[in-house]
Amino acid sequence: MKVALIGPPQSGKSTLFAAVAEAGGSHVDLSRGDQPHLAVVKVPDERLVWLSEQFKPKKTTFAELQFLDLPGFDLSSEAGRNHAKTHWAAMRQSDMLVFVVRSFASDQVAAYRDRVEPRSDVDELRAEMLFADLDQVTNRIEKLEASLKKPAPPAKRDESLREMELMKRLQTALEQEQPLSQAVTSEAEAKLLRSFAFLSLKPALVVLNCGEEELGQAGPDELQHLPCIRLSARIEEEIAQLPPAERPEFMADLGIADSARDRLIRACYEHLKLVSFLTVGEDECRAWTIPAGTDAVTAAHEIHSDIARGFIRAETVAYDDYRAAGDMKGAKAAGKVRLEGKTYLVQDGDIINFRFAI
Ligand SMILES: Nc1nc2c(ncn2[C@@H]2O[C@H](COP(=O)(O)OP(=O)(O)O)[C@@H](O)[C@H]2O)c(=O)[nH]1
Ligand SMILES: [Mg+2]
Repeated sequence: MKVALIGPPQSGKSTLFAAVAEAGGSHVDLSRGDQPHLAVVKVPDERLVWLSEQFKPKKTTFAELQFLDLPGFDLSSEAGRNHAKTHWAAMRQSDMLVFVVRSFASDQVAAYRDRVEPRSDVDELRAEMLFADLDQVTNRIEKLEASLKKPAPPAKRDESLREMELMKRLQTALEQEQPLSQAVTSEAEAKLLRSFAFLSLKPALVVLNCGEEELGQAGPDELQHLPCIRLSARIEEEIAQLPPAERPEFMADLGIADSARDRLIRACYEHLKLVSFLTVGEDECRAWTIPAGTDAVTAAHEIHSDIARGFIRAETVAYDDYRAAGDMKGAKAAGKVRLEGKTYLVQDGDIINFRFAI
């Protein structure tokens, strides 16, 4: 799963990207500011940390997300617009978009369009995305119209007519400046539209890159109907560069309760509708990523196809119950360990031991 950081030039995308990537131990080279950068990031998970302390396994494996840092989009000129478009394929191939917009004041950093207006920055980018989607929808409608004029088997014709109806509805929504995420209502429709990779259909959130002095103040949880996280990219980057042991003191000095980096990664994970189930043991403690609503046998397949094929039962305990009981023995004694079948819908934080035979 890939998350793209997008926004106007100089909004703090690369600074945030470095903070997100470096805290996990990756080294990032940002020397080519006009190039996209990609990093694999561990999804912070306190449950896995605690379980690892109990089991002391040889290996602890966190869930992962990919982050993509794209060059800034300067939409104020024709040349800038055209340049931005060269990066749109990368956006389409991403699963989620994070709008990074500037809210910090600085004499040193030139402000995009000579203004610090995060709301307008989000609006401008959003409008451009709606345009791109509208283009695609209009093209598709023209193609469908052409194909409907030709003879075709009735089933094929019905399918085209249904798609036409849907595309017309999307067209109306986009013309009214409504993102497709609001216009597409069912999972079936979303599936049908997947191959178009519409930009305004992707999960999105806003990062408001604040000045240090703003951090203590209350801010909006939403910006232009998108969930909003406030942070200072620069401070997150400073935190990331410290050895982990020194981070809490530095953060306490600044009055920051938790790392915004962790909050951001977890928020992305949640907006992608991903959940983790956990496996434990002396060899490895691990968080496995599955889409919310995955059944037990599909989750088993995530580990190994043999486990899915020979599935007998999923021995399952919720993390909170396990933690309250202290260990597996305690959890069993408290009646918290369940034997679930293939169709059980795995919950976030389930600790699972799959029983299987092949
Ligand atoms: N004062 C301040 N400057 C920042 C902050 N975040 C980024 N900058 C500066 O803004 C400039 C552009 O940042 P960069 O991350 O390269 O922006 P990008 O173009 O969006 O990738 C750099 O000089 C950063 O040091 C911040 O939170 N506060
Ligand atoms: Mg950059």
